[in-house]
Amino acid sequence: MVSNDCDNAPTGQAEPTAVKLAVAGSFGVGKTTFIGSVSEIRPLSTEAEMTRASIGVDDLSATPHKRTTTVAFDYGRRTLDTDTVLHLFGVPGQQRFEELWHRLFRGALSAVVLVDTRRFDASFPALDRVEEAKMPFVVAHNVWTGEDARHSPEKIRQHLTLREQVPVMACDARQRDSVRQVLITLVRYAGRHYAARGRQEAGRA
Ligand SMILES: Nc1nc2c(ncn2[C@@H]2O[C@H](COP(=O)(O)OP(=O)(O)OP(=O)(O)O)[C@@H](O)[C@H]2O)c(=O)[nH]1
Ligand SMILES: [Mg+2]
Repeated sequence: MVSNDCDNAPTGQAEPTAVKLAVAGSFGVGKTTFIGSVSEIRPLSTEAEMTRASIGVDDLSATPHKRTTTVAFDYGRRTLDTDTVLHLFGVPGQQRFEELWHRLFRGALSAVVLVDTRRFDASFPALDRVEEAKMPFVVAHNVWTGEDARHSPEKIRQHLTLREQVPVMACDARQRDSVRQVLITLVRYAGRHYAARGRQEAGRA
């Protein structure tokens, strides 16, 4: 059972269960920030300076001060509860790296899709790829501006045409506690998802 406390390092003799999770979302939505906020180790990041070549290609309208972008992946680790260690893999946001997403999704139990409510359309490629990977996922929408308060989870669900059971929640990727709540929701949701699937399969056997 997952508790609300993620700060307990493993203490028992048994090896903790390792769980791979993917952090997806459009360019500049906060994936690297999300992993950096919660990782208990110094996150591995593959940031590169953005050059003039990105002008007109990458949409910087929502993040005009952004200077770097992820060119391979982010990796961070977080101990959740006493017996579960989350390995977080953040995908690169630029569309030209999409091929890498399939590799990063391989073996992932579930995913967080970060969504910027100022740019809903930009979220569809990430949502499509995660759905294709047949992973349970949660949607975490940013709280960058007061404007975001206008978007109820129900409105976000409608905008993104999400199924009713997909959890939708607000997240400030800079805040460890906020990110931690998203991860707890994700692991619980994934647990329910796989348990229901297991019961269905057992019923068919
Ligand atoms: N206000 C606010 N700023 C955020 C939030 N998340 C990220 N930022 C800022 O947005 C900028 C972009 O964040 P990144 O974490 O680099 O975004 P990314 O999704 O990893 O970007 P790519 O890898 O280039 O796709 C940074 O300057 C962050 O500080 C948030 O929840 N609130
Ligand atoms: Mg990044």
